[in-house]
Amino acid sequence: RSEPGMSPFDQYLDYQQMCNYTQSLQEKYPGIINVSSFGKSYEGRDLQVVRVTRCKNHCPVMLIEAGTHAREWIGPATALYIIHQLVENNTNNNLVNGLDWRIIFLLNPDGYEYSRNHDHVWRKTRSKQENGCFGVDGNRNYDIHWAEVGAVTTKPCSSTYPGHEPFSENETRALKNYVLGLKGKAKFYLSLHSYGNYILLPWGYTSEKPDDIELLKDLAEIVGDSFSKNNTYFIGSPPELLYAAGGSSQDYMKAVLDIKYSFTMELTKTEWGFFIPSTHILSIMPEVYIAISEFAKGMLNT
Ligand code: ING
Ligand code: ZN
Repeated sequence: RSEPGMSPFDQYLDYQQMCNYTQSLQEKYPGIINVSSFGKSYEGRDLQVVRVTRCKNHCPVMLIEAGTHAREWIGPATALYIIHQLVENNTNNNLVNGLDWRIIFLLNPDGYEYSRNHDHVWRKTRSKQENGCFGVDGNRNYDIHWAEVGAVTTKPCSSTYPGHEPFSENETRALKNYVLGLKGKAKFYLSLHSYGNYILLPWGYTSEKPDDIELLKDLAEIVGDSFSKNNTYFIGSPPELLYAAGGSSQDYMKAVLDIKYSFTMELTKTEWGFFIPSTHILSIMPEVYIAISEFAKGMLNT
């Protein structure tokens, strides 16, 4: 264990503990990891991005985001584990030398804390809306076929409320502005969600395909093959495998911000749903790290 008395991977940390953990890693390995704030949540929490790299110049940016949805706790836990592995695990140095990782381990800290402390099944942000309702679905709030499908603007209490306008939320706006600041360097985006064991491809809003879908699918298949036999991941677009939805981050990153390789992963099989006992976390994350290493190798080789 890196920190006595603090073992981030066999329990679900609160946001402060997560920030303390990334801070402690930065103090231990200042040459490889840098933690910074890229905005504030609705309730005023710092939104953190963790940069991990030993790149000298011009490495592709690997952008990973987790915790858009408050109740999907395994995503932020896994994102922290990826940070831990990249920083502490020396066998995969090429992933850190040749790539510029930016990991937003918890995009919706307000919702996450609300899910921990008040309502476990909470999904959205915590901003005040009409009719005494709270929160917007972060994965319906991007300006890409916004509110056209999979969300309605007339139901602010709905768990998939897309907001009264695109980018109504601090959190999604901050992420967009952060990526704009990367000026075309980002080549890969992965949004971590749960659950169902899916690697989701663009588009989320339509069953039409992007022109370069074969490249994305080939990579997703390599990643899918890296999982063990009893842990099959299903590959396809949201409309093919789940349902269609406009305003998602993966679609916005690809169509508007020009991040070629843009995916969503739904971590873990359906057996536990959103509430995976903390005793299982450690058996889940290593395979996801290997899978993400396969994404990363793909980016190194293109
Ligand atoms: N699933 C995603 C959701 O936002 C998704 C599925 C991803 C739909 C990308 C469209 C685009 O509904 C969960 N579990 O949140
Ligand atoms: Zn989700």
